Amino acid sequence: MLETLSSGFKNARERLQGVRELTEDNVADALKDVRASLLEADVDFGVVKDFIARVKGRALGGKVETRVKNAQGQTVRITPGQAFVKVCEEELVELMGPVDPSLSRKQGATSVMLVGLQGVGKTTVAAKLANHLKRESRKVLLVAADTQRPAAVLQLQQLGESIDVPVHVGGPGDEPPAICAAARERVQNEGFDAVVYDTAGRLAVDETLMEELAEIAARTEPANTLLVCDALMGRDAVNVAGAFAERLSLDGLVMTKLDGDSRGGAALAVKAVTGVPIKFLGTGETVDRLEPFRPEGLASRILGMGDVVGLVRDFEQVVDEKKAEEDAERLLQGQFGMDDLLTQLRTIQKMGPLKDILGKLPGMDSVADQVDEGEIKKVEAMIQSMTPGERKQPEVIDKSRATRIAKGSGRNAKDVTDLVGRFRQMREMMASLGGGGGGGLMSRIPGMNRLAGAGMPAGFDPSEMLGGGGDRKARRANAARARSQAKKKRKSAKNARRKGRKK
Ligand SMILES: Nc1nc2c(ncn2[C@@H]2O[C@H](COP(=O)(O)OP(=O)(O)OP(=O)(O)O)[C@@H](O)[C@H]2O)c(=O)[nH]1
Ligand SMILES: [Mg+2]
Repeated sequence: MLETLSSGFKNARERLQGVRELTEDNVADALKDVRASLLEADVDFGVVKDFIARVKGRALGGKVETRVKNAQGQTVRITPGQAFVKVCEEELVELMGPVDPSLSRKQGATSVMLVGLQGVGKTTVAAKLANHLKRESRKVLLVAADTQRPAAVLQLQQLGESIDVPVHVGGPGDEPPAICAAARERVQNEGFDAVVYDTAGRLAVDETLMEELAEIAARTEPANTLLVCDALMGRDAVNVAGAFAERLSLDGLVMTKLDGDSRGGAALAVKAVTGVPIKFLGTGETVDRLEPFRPEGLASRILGMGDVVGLVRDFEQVVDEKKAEEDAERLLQGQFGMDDLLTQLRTIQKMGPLKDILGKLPGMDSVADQVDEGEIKKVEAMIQSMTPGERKQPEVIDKSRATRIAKGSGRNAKDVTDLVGRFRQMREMMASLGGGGGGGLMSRIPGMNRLAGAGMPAGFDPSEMLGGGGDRKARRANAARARSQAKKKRKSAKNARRKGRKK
């Protein structure tokens, strides 16, 4: 997702690494990379030109802040390269924002009418929004107002069933405006407080489509009219948004299929060109893949700094905080069983595909492409084949037990002993990290302290999270250093235990 955009900023950042000041020359070089990737990602030409000019003006304007306050309120110096990234970040946010992703209410109900061309994801978004509203304990009605495509009604009914939301359908021969008007009455009579109208799409913006939509809008008076565009439309999204905005009063845009397209440049330009803000992003086919749009989050993802705020929000949705703290406490005391591991794995899975989660972590986007979702399933199956006693104390798993577990989970015995080995290593490491008193685990992970503050500190350099400069070599060296330190720690923990036994 958005790889094309990210690559330009990444190159720019690497170019500026180590420079002592921002000059005409090095800024021009860096901006060349940025410009090329913006254009390749299908960002509108005029928007690119403006953006580059603004960043250039600020980067060379002599006003670049090289002293910024970090999350702890201390003033720290940042490098010219970091200052450049900070200017880019602020300008990206400016370009896409400000955004209010909340949906308005009218006459007591949150009503949403979805419009857009064929196949962009309207029906999917209708279900996603209904699901989103339902999670906020709202009583939602979905309305099938697409009589164009024979299977459209059935599609919405199936989606509605999967999220347990009723779907209003018209009788034979009913026209979409009449169906929607009847649904509006039903909302009032039956005490619904949210309604989502799913309308038909056409291959191109045509007069019949526009008239039908205008009539539906007139008869339902939706509090929110949202245009759905997909990332694959590229620059066309901007033209389409313009055409719809001429006939309907659009409150916002939903950009779908950001997971399927590496360019996604329309997400950057559409607000600047049409004035219509993006309100939601669709990042997958399933009903839970909807994100309220935050320009800051997208900007940091584009700049390769991840989206920690978004990640925390995903996390909060699926995690019981008090339990998580208790778990962490036990984990750090080394009292951690296979059941806990299973719980953790399931929590992670609830947050969505592993690839997406890693993509939101600073500097992890390249790792995200390599993860094997199947691996989690295998581990789950093996843990499930263990007895409660084995889960609590995996040490008891000997060869014959491993063989039994392997049989039960369709793996081989070595997979099981490997898992147990890795698990014990992890537990030991956690115990040695947590045992030292003061601060605990989190404060010892480089950069975590700073992330714990209010959002990302200004001038935050994601490569610091990995312990060093942006280049791969340095990162590898750092990783090796970290591994050897961890090994030392494990060794000293082992020695300490041995001493303890001797006593
Ligand atoms: N990868 C991905 N696929 C999506 C997303 N949103 C929708 N889709 C897929 O896109 C296809 C079309 O989605 P629909 O919701 O039927 O689109 P529509 O706009 O209602 O289509 P019409 O009613 O025919 O105009 C389906 O296969 C969806 O699963 C998304 O965010 N990511
Ligand atoms: Mg549809």
